[in-house]
Parts: sequence; structure tokens; C-alpha cells
Amino acid sequence: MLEPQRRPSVVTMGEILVQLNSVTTGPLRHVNYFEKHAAGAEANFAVGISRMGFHASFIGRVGADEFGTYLLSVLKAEGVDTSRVVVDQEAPTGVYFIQRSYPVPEKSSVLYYRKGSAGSRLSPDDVEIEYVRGCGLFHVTGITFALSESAREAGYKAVQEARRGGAKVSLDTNIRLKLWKAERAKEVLRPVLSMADIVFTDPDDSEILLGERDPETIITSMLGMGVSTAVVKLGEEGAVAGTRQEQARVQAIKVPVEDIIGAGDAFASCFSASIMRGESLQRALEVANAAGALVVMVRGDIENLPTPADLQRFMESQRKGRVVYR
Ligand code: KDG
Repeated sequence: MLEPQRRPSVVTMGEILVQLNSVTTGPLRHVNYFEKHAAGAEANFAVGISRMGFHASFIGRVGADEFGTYLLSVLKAEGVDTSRVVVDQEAPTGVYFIQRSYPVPEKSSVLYYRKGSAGSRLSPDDVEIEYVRGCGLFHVTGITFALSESAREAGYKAVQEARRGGAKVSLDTNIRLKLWKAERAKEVLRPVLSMADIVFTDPDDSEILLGERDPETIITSMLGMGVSTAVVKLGEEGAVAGTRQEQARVQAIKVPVEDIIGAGDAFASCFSASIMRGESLQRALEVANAAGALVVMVRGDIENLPTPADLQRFMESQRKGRVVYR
């Protein structure tokens, strides 16, 4: 058993990638400059948790290459425990590009170069049982289960062991249809849903997983599956959350949008941090909503992830109406 003080509060597991974000908007064929960022849903979550003052750890693989070295140094600089990151000698670090505001204004799309990447070679052997059992919260997204068979098995193992150790499990459904088909996502993720305590989702993913788009119905059916907190992100309509005891709702915050990718991870990490701080469901949803708004204002997923002090200043500026809206 790990000593209590050595136990990580939050463990996440997935693929950390290099994001090459278009400096200018429009179709990628005409973009000449790309900016390098560290990204990947679960890694973003770990950084978000660490900025909020909790111990966070990331399990995954990077290649033995310059990009792998870069990603590890970012995680370390952010205070994320990388002791369980494997440097894979056989495969390169995954990369993806972001195209912004084309063809839909303010929407971003992703282009993956990650097939056979180090991150996708995540395996059950990378999941150290005592480590995962010892955490307070284990967080994973649907992306990890879509990467490869071995990554899916690693995902199942980690979720089961976290539960065995008494940790809470949080799942962001994050179904990326560029990585797998809807029917397969449903088949693989349904068992994870029924093992999760906290679920973050949206109507598109819920339609695939539950055949439901209505937020209240989604919450009711998730609670019926044994989930204790269900959160439905509604984009421009804000978000709703529910437990068996309470319901919460927030309106979206209007801010100048640079790149929406990463907002969901900011939302999920700050929601979880707020719940870990013992705050109410309504407060957690407000904090999550504010964190998501902060992240869309810049390119890159992790750069604008807030500290508690940032959140306080931003939320105060909202109340005072000081933010200049579009
Ligand atoms: O949630 C943001 C992620 O989608 C992005 O950083 C890349 O992890 C990623 C993915 O697989 O899409």
C-alpha cells in the first residue's frame, strides 16, 4: 500500500498529444503558421486539477522523441506527477492540428496524426494497481477507450481497480467519431457509465449512449444507472447537473472565442475540484462554466486553465459586467 501522504488525489489516464494550432483562421491548406501546445483530454484535466491546488497524476505514454520530451516537461512544470508515464521506444508521440473558424465561425475542428502513436499503445501493464487504488478520484474520457484494444483494456482495468480501492470514478463521454463508430462507442462505454460516479456528457454523446437528447431525461437515466452526479453540457445553452438530491443550472458566459477545443476538460476539472473542496453542486457548475469560458478565449487547451484566484477574479468581473462581450 502507498503511504497516505504519497497517494495522489486525482489520477487521469489517456493520450497526451502535441497540438499544432492554426495561428490564423480559415482552411488548413492556407494556414502557414502553427503554434505548438500540449493537449489531450485527460492531460488537460490533470493540469486543471493541479492549477486548482490538488495533487494530480497522469498515466500514459509518449514517444522517445522531442515532442515526448516537450510534453513531459509541460506536465512536470504544471506540477503533474509523471512517474507513471512510459517513454515508448517503439512509437512516436501523437500530433494533431486544429483548424479554426472554418467553415463555421468560432468552431474548431481537429485533424489527427496519431495512428500507432505511443499514446495509443497504452496497455493494462501501464496501470499499476496500488497506485490507481490509492487515489481519491480517477478520471478518464471516452477517447482513451477509442485509442486501441490495449488502451481500452487499460481503461477498464483502471476503472475497476480505482473502484476496488474506494476511489470515485469520473467519466467524460467525449465520443470522437473520427476515432471510432457510434455503435462501437456505445458498446464499449456503456459498461464504464455504469461504473462511474460522476459523468460529464452532452446531448450528441447521450444520443449515442442512451438514445436521449433531452438534458433532464439524460440526468434521470444516468442516475438510474447508478451514477451519482450527472452533468450535461449544452454549449451556448449553458449546462445542467443533477444528483438524487439536487439540480443545478447555469447559462453560458459570452466571451470572445479564439478556440473552443479544451473547454470541456477545463469544465470537468474545475467542476471536480470544486466538489472536492466541498462546494455545492450549483457552485461547482458555476466554477466549471467560468473555467470553460476562460479556456475558449485563447488558443491551446491548458494555457488559460484557472487557479482559484483567477476564477474568483473572472467570476467577479462577470458579476460586475466588466467583461467586454462580442
Ligand atoms: O478535449 C480536448 C481534446 O479533444 C484535445 O486536446 C485532443 O484529446 C484530444 C482528442 O483526442 O481529441
